[in-house]
Amino acid sequence: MSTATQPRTWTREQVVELFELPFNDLLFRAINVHREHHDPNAVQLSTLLSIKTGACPEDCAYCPQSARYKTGLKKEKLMPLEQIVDAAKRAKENGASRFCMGAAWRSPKDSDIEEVSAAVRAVKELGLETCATLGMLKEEHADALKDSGLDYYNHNLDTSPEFYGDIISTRTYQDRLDTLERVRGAGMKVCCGGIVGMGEDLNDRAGLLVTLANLDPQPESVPINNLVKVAGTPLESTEDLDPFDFVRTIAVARVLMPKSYVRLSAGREVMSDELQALCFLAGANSIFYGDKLLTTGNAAADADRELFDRLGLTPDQK
Ligand code: SAM
Ligand code: DTB
Ligand code: SF4
Repeated sequence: MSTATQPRTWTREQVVELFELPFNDLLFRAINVHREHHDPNAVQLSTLLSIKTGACPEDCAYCPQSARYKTGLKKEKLMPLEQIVDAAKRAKENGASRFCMGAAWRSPKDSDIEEVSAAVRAVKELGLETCATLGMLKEEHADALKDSGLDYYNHNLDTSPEFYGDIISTRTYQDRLDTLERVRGAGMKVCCGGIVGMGEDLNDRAGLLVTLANLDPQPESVPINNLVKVAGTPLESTEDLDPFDFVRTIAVARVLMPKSYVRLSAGREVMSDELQALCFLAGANSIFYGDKLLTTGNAAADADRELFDRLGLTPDQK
């Protein structure tokens, strides 16, 4: 069964303790949990497509698509169905099992939901799992997306409740939790994670993961993004996170959410092969695959295939 169950409730203190374990002890725990629940050599591949780019009214400090920051991004209207389907076909040919459509909206309009639903139907017909990330959802929008065949909805908590206000002012943490509840209510699987390397501290990383782990049921998919620093955004000059703290975040996510797919998400383009290998060892078992994320670059698909060969990893078809 792919649906994660609720194994236990975690406290922030327990999660901080996990983060503070010696690196090798934490990895040992994470590796054991990973092997108990997953094939340690299989990695799920999701391909992203930005179906509506830029001009977003929100003020997320990390985001190149916010209309408030001068990032030089060319804004684009909702992509025609045919172009979305072409991109999905290419993703499937390249070996992805899931296709994730992202839109720079605060929340979609009725007409947006109609168009996206048609795209979801068409992508699903190709035999791909479908995922969308469109901002905050109303109940009827969540229901409509579910009816169109949407398997996953991505909506991130991004960081801890306390640090959140430093990053976004145009929607609350509770708004995000409410959307996640509507996604669940409609019967879709939840893809929910966050971003590290935004200047938060260990306590914030613990706060993000404990909130995710105590969702009931836990999210099936947990993207852990390392901030992609985009010129023009308020976070463009944020200090780099120690790469070992990134690995620790993956390992703690794996321990807290044993059955979830933990995705090594944004930020791979600037990670070494060795760092990525450590992330897979620590329990990451999903990646964004394809040369582009939404608007920024991703690790090249060729390089990923080579890395998988060198590590004996295989794409997971689930
Ligand atoms: N507009 C919708 C929303 O915010 O819900 C959907 C698209 S939004 C780009 C999806 C997620 O991408 C954000 O929640 C954030 O976690 C991630 N993201 C955006 N910009 C990023 C960056 N520069 N580095 C890492 N992750 C980023
Ligand atoms: C997620 O957690 N990360 C993805 C996806 N969900 C939508 C997006 C990463 C975006 C990175 C910046 C960009 O390419 O615009
Ligand atoms: Fe808009 Fe989403 Fe970017 Fe926030 S993360 S500015 S809501 S596109």
